[in-house]
Amino acid sequence: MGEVSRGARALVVCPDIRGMRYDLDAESRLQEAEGLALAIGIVIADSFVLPVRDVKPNLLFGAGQVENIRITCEQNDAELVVVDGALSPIQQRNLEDKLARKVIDRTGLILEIFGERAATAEGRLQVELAHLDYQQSRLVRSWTHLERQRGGFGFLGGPGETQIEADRRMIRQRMARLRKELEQVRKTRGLHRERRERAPWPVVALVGYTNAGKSTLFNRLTGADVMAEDLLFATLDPTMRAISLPGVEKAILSDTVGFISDLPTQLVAAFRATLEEVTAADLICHVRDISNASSEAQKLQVLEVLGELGVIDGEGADPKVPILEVWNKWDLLDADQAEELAKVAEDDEGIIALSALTGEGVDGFLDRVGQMLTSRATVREFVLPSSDGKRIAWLHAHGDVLEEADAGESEGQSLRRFTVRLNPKEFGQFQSL
Ligand SMILES: Nc1nc2c(ncn2[C@@H]2O[C@H](COP(=O)(O)OP(=O)(O)OP(=O)(O)O)[C@@H](O)[C@H]2O)c(=O)[nH]1
Ligand SMILES: [Mg+2]
Repeated sequence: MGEVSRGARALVVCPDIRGMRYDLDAESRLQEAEGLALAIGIVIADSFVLPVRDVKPNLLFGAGQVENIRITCEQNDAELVVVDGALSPIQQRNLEDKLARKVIDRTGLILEIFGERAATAEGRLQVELAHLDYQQSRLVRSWTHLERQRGGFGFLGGPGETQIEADRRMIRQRMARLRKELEQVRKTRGLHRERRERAPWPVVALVGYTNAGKSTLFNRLTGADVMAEDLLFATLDPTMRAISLPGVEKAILSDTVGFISDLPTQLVAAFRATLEEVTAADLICHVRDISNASSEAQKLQVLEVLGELGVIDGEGADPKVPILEVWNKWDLLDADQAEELAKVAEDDEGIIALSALTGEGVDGFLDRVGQMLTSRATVREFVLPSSDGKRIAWLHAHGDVLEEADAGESEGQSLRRFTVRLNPKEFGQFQSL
């Protein structure tokens, strides 16, 4: 890891390949690519979209375009070229040869960011695993890199098959070791989660596209000081804090890693486990930057990932976990936009508009979350021995006790009947007392 150094001057090139289906238009993609580069401290010397009519299998761009990139690099003193797309190992090597500079593609860039941000043991292991997986596919070119790491054997000459084989074996062994370590870490986390599941607090997960404002909202609601910045992938490891809500004494709010279009497959797999926590939530708040021109495309990306996680079954089907859409950055809308969108939001129970930055709308959001967590409550009856102080106290503390009456006697014990409103989660908790 760490192939890109902070402060490196780079050219950001966004290929626009004819006939390719993109989720975002070229300009938005270029903007996002710049955001990714900035997130790792790269200095953008210049950036542009480059239309590609026919993909050259060994170079991606046409020869003339490559020469133009080289000249632009020289003129701008750029030592690195970021290509916002997937490069095959061959394309990457040939481009590096022709440009006489380091070339990094979108996957490589995202891996770098994740490598820098991962803070927990699990996050670091996941990223290293993803990185090795990526490197493994790229051995044609990266043998020198590994050679240098191992130190000193380079003078024996070119890599040759055996060298690549040896490198492959080394990577495979390292990956196997990492997988074992990960399994261990996850086992421990599994225990934690189990413990939390038994804890009588509902979990609310904030999910959404990167930079949508999840951490800003999290900080506002919890008074925590999670890193919230105008940076893509500011958050990598999930964070949790307790909050209180109208009608819900205590809930756990969880901030999660942001999504992005074309997340490298290696990372989707790597972060699946972390995001699986989301599927165990009682409510998902899908935080959207409603002021962003690509907001709709970003929403579809997020829904796609939620689909992959199994939260959403298919179009039209009810999600396994209820989802509340949070239209954030309301303060950035102009009056016309705000008026138009307000109409849509007001008519839809599943949407709430707010500004995490100014706090406008946050109280309404809390009300809605409280409602959603308690809405599916139903009235149930329990008959308990009057000596069962623990469970009786629990019902009074957590449920809405509508009626309490004498219920006769059984085996010398006096019984009481309770008519209580409980939501399914509370009912489950009561059962397991
Ligand atoms: N104007 C405005 N800016 C906001 C609002 N909410 C968040 N921001 C800004 O948007 C940027 C991103 O916010 P974060 O909270 O870090 O976003 P995130 O969703 O946690 O991003 P990742 O962790 O990268 O996925 C920051 O510069 C925030 O100050 C808002 O309601 N209004
Ligand atoms: Mg964040």
